[in-house]
Amino acid sequence: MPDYLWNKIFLNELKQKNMADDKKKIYEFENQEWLDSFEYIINNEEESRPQEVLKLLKNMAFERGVKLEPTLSTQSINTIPKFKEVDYPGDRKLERKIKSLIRWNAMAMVVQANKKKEGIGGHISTYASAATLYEVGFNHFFKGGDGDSPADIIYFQGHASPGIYARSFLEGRISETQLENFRRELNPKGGLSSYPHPRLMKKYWQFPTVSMGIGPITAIYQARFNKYLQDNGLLKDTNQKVWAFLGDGEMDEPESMGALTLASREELDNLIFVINCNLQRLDGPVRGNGSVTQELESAFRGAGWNVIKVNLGSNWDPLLEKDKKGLLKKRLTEVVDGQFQKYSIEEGGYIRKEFFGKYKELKALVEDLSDDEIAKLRRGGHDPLKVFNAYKVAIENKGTPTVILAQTVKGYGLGEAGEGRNITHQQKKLNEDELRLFRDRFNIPVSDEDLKDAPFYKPAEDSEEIRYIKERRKALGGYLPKRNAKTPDFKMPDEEIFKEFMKGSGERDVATTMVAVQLLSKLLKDKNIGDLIVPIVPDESRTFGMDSLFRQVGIYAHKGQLYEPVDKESLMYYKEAKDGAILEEGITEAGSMSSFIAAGTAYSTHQINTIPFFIFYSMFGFQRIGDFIWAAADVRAKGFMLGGTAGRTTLAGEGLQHQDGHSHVLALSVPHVQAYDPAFAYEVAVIIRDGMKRMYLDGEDIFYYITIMNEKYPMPSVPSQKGIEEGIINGMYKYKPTKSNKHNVNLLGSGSILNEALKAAEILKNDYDIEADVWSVTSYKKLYDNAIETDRQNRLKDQNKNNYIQECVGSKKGLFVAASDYMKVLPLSVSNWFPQDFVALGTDGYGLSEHRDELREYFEVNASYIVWSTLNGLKKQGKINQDMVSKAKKKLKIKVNKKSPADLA
Ligand SMILES: Cc1ncc(C[n+]2csc(CCOP(=O)(O)OP(=O)(O)O)c2C)c(N)n1
Ligand SMILES: [Mg+2]
Repeated sequence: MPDYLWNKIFLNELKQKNMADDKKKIYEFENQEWLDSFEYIINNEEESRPQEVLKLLKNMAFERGVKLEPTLSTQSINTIPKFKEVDYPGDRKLERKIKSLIRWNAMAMVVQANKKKEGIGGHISTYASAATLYEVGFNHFFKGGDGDSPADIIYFQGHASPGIYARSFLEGRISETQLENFRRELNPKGGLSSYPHPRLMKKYWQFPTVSMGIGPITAIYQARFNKYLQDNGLLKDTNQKVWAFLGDGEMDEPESMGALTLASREELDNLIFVINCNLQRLDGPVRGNGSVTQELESAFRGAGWNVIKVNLGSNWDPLLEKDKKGLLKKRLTEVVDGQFQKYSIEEGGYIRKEFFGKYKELKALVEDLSDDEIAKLRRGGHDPLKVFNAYKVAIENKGTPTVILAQTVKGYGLGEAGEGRNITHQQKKLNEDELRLFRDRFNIPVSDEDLKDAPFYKPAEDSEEIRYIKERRKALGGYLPKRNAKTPDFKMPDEEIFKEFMKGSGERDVATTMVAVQLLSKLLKDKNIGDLIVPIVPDESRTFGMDSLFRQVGIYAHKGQLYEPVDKESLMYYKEAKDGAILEEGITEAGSMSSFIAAGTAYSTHQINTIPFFIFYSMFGFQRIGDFIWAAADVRAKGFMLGGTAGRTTLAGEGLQHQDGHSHVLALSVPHVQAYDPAFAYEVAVIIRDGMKRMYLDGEDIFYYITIMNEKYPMPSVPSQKGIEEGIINGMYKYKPTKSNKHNVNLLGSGSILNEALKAAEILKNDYDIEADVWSVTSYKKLYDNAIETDRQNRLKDQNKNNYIQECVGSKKGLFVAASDYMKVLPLSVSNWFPQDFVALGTDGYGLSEHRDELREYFEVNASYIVWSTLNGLKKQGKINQDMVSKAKKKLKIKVNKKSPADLA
């Protein structure tokens, strides 16, 4: 009979003997009895049994109304117990030597850079704390992609870049000159960018990470997109992992934690977060009065992740083993991070007194340890064995994503210069004494004389260190980071698809949103590219009339459809499918944009030309997720962003929050965005066809922003004049020329406001006998980009070439009245290049809830105001008389004392 059964009998005896008043004793006995019986199960029964029993108890407690403490966090010790660890497979001594050299060179890069140029910046302490986390990965886990299996996808923590460069230096991929020119990218001999920027180092960095929060969420969606590709038969399942190295402070960003449940819901076991919990951010502790690892453990576990805490290094193991009463675990769990940080800078005596001294028996536990040994009790993230075991469990885990919470010390190894100090994040300079300490601590072979220059050190090519590095990387499939900058082959879609839109819609009223969705639907059926199109939408499919695509291509769901949808009988039912094409992301523009980035970079990451079409309310694009769009440009994403129901007066009724009159202004700020505001179906078709050609056939790393509207009107066929398509692409073309434009009057319209310009031209002709050419301006950004570059060339080369605007309108003076559904600054951004006079009409101010006609009157962008502005302009030029203007004012009902729409005070 097992002991615990004997105990049970004994316990009953105790109770029977009426010793109930000796409660403490009985409870102690009872507790032990429960523990013993549970231990018996753990030791003697199947692996699933302990879980089963706990579940039974939990259910019983729940049913009987017993209050349970939330149990999402465990004690502050390592998740993987010592007895479950495997041995370290590498050469620990050699790996430490290599790691030390990388630490040194990473530090030296920053120190040298700041010596040469005061204030050039850089970070030493982030990598100093993360070196082991990276080195264990580089030596044993990160797949390099040469050979059969693809490279792992790795998001390097931005501020750790010096360490990543320093490793590449030892690998022979980065020269000493480049290291010398860290943060000096314009140096003719070559330099290195501060952080991971594929836009700046396109063969090296894959993912931009330094805007905190972008790395974690884009990594999640990247892992999900990999599954999407697999489920859609576009990618083989090769056990390729997505690793994201993140800061504990970085987890404060809402984007960092905002998509955690998506990762577990989608069972992303290809995803591993490694959070470097050095307990500090920029100003000081991340959670001085709490515990960041405990907090993150609860949050991640609550979100369904596999959580592995790596708090303690191996030299804690004997203490934990001796800790029969659990006092050490208790103490480790109760100490707050601010205090832990203090231990990282204090001597052993202080830790003995303050940490272990809290409980008498705990103090006794370290009696045999010297103060020095106590000070050297390591954090788990600095122990290769612990880190190796965590990574091993992570890559073998099935069904859930994994997060590794590794405790480290910020600025590890910097000593007084910044180890664990609050100033450490900003530390960029080390004096000679500090360099000496660093050198001695890590045994760097740099002489005393050279020390002050913080020289780089690289062992000879045939040294055991370099040979080891190379051998390990070779075994794992080559060097990282590495970005594949090649353009995969591409076949354009059937030309007939676009031709159809050139014909116009006849009498039928159509909105450009409908056009875009129709075009998308046809492209999805195309034999060349249909499988590559990825429609992405944040819960707005019905708004944009995309529900017709549900049935056609299905909504992607890894689990298929486990239920009978309520609308199964209808033609456009909500069809979820494992091989569905649509990414219906729910209400998350940040998540959708992350999917856009994953799909838009698959040409590089997987050599698959997926073409994302991300459709969203235009207000929630550049305004809400501007930094993601910036990241998309940095990462060289391709694809189409469609800003739906755009325009401050075109989107009726929706009011201040939805009516977008500035996304095109914001788009001006992102160099690689091709922003268009088309009015007609054929314009949309021409732009999208050209986009496919430029991005996927010609291999340009750009992406498109096209606003589409929900105002319906008959779509004309493409005009017969020559050069219309080039005009659309270049930003403007004469849509309606006149025979005799006596005063050289030109009306410029964009998007659905082009119709107002056309109406205005009619009124001018019929009521005032004034002819006006009407231009469709499809892209002010294109005009602006072209004009500033032409000016620049003219200035530099002392020449006088015309820009595209000048080619279109010549130099003849006249009148140009430009109206759009966006702020006046948009046309004004190019007004300089038009022969004067130039008048801009636009929608400055907030939107408000009204219908189109009233909104256009309110913002002064309707036909009446275009006519009025034209007459007013011509009068100023002396071309028409006051009488005509006065009559017009009455007829057009111009309110002279109208309040400015930009002023709602
Ligand atoms: C969105 C954003 N806000 C602010 C910063 C400035 N910043 C750079 S590093 C840093 C602290 C980072 O702390 P943590 O994430 O803990 O990284 P550690 O260096 O400690 O590993 C801050 C605030 C940034 N890069 N991105
Ligand atoms: Mg930190």
